[in-house]
Amino acid sequence: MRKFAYCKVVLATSLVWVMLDMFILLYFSECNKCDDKKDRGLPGRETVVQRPHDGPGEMGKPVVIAKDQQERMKEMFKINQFNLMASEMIALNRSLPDVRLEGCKTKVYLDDLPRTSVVIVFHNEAWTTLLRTVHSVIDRSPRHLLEEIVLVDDASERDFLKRQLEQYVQKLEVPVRVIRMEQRSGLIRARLKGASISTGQVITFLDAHCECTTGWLEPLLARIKLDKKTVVCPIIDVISDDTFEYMAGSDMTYGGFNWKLNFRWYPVPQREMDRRKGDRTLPVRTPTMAGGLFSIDRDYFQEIGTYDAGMDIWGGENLEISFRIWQCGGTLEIVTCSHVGHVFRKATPYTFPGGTGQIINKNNRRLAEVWMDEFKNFFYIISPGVTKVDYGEISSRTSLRQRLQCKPFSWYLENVYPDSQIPRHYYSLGEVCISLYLSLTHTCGYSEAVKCVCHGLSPVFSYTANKEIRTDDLCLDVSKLNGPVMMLKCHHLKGNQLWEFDPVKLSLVHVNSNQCLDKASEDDSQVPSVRDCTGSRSQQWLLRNVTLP
Ligand code: UD2
Ligand code: MN
Repeated sequence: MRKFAYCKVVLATSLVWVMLDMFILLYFSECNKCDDKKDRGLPGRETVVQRPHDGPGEMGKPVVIAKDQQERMKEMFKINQFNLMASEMIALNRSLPDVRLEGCKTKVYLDDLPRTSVVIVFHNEAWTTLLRTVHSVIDRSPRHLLEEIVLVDDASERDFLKRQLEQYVQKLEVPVRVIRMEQRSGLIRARLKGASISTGQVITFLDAHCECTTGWLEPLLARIKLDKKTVVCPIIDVISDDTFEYMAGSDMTYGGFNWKLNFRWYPVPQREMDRRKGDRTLPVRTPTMAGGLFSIDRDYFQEIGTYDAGMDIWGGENLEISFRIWQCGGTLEIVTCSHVGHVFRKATPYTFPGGTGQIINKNNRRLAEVWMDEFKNFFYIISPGVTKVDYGEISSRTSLRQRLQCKPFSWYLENVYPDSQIPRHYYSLGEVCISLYLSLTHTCGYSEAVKCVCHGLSPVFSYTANKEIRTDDLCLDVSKLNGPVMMLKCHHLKGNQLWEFDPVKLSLVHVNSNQCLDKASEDDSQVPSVRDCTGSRSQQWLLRNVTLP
């Protein structure tokens, strides 16, 4: 009898639980559809409870939007320049695949790694992407390694990022602090503020639309424990801005930059594979970082001069800290066992007070003036007008460079980034590097000549010590006898991109074919080609500022 009563209680309790579960499920799936009552980007759920295993976006799968929702989806896309509707359908604690190399999954790390504060700056971020970043940090970091999360609001104008955010994060099991910039300051000064109030021995910066995966933190902290002058980045996986699909990033690319000082991914060169004896689970030494996701020892961050607080809003700070780390005695790595996803966008969603170009040029000029020595000319020559931009006072940064006795940029190119798009050694860099040698009888006017030679591409070339004729990451290339010249990705293998300049004959000999660069082409198009060398006027070239050894 007693036993029977007991059973009834158990039965009733489980029934209540099942009903509660069903209610939660129903409530939330309902709520995904009824987003009208939400301020855009608002929470779909108050706290994270149950997550259906086959819910939208689980295991990093792409979200499919129903046909009749697509108009609305497009409207919502404009708010953050990513698919906000998809993001709102995905649980704030969605599951992700373990994308690590097999060799990473079995690595064991010390227990007494330094603790980290995670600093996330944001301006008008969507609720779901911001909170998904926070939840992924909490869920996938060993609790004893996570000191706190610091959210720095860079003067957002959205209501839900005010009190509602503060209340939400109070309920989380890790201390999360929200601090506010008094006025729009840009990500650089916002990060400085976040770093200054944080307390962990390590500072980890993340963008506000990231997702950390299993085991992301330990390998980063382990490198810093080994050497506090090592600054580390995870592999940045791609979260699709269209579908929020999670796609593993490659461990075979690393950070570089081009003449315009844009950060770019390039293949990890053979020398770096050799240095690691082919073990892809070992960290890659990278010339630059993308900027948003990295960990650094707090004292070392101070020691090397944090960030250039004279930089505004966005841009330039990633190359600045990269050059500074390397030139001033540190090491910058991509830790291939650590994966963090990031929503890469095609356009920026926010305003740049003063104009996008103006701000980025200013930041880049500060970077070039302080760190790049004479190599800044590659930037200036390819970005006309940039030298007119006012870049403010830089004396505190140049004296920092002196105080730390940082090495010259040529050292960086030689030792850290020999495969750089900026050649360490070059014979010529000119406004118009190859211009036709014009005789009085020549019909082709100066500007016309430039056009014919450059084939509509940038008229700025450098003739490098490797005997490439290049503009940025493109090299003058010919692939067949009498063929036209093309601008192709430089491959550093000489081959069809090897040119010998003869300063007496003024000829440019394409070594592979033993033919000469000729203004004329077979089909009378404006594209120059290679022809048998005749010494004719149409094969005489002038290199600007040429200094041959
Ligand atoms: C990349 C970096 C980014 C930064 C930038 C260059 C990655 C994945 N991202 O661009 O971290 O280094 O290059 O500067 O490497 N934000 C503010 N205030 C502003 C503008 C932006 O707080 O005035 C926040 C923004 O909400 C975001 C972060 O700064 O959390 C980075 O901005 P982004 O996502 O627009 O930059 P992204 O990823 O295009
Ligand atoms: Mn970002």
